Amino acid sequence: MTNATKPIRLYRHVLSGHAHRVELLLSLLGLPCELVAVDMARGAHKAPDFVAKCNPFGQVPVMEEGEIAIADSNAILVYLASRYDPTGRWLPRDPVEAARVQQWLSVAAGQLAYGPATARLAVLFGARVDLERAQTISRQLYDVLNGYLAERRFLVGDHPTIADIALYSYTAHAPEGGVSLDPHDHVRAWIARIEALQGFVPMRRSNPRA
Ligand SMILES: N[C@@H](CCC(=O)N[C@@H](CS)C(=O)NCC(=O)O)C(=O)O
Repeated sequence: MTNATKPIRLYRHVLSGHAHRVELLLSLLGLPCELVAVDMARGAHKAPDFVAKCNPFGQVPVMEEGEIAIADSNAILVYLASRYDPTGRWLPRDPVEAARVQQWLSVAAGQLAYGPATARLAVLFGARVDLERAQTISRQLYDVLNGYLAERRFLVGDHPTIADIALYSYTAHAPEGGVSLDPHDHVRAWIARIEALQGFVPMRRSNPRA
């Protein structure tokens, strides 16, 4: 791996799956970083200086490396893999494999965000969203994913890519939004494969009833 020349700073919230996917890739790549807690309860993510970090929607995570600031978890995954993985394993350069990775990044920004991530927001944080709809989207997503993973170890090719990292955090924590993974044995086996990777770091578990 190429060593980072400037310190990497990750602005995050400890319960954000979007932020966790970045923290996870940093750890898998062996890149040290400074984790900066963003006080979302006090609206720090909407503060002008935070929005000014190329972060027009005022969201976490944001990554900073010297003069470079990148918002959006999937964009950060692309940056880190392109910059720090010279082998191209995490973000393949082959056009077909690169397209397949992008296909799953779109799922992470689509069904995963509107399904399990939204359900978790409702259950854990009391967000006023349509929980039933989010849980339905989640079940549809995991029915598809379970079938897809029945014949594969990872989402693209035979080794993990940023596609797996983008899908992992909210999937592993889907039960926190009342989405059971019990019927999806291939999804659970895939989660276990990610968690067995050298350098894996977990996201803090939350108990909705605590
Ligand atoms: N597309 C963004 C979504 C990030 C996101 O939704 N972050 C949430 C926390 S998990 C957030 O900042 N919510 C506050 C808001 O949207 O105002 C990404 O992938 O990073």
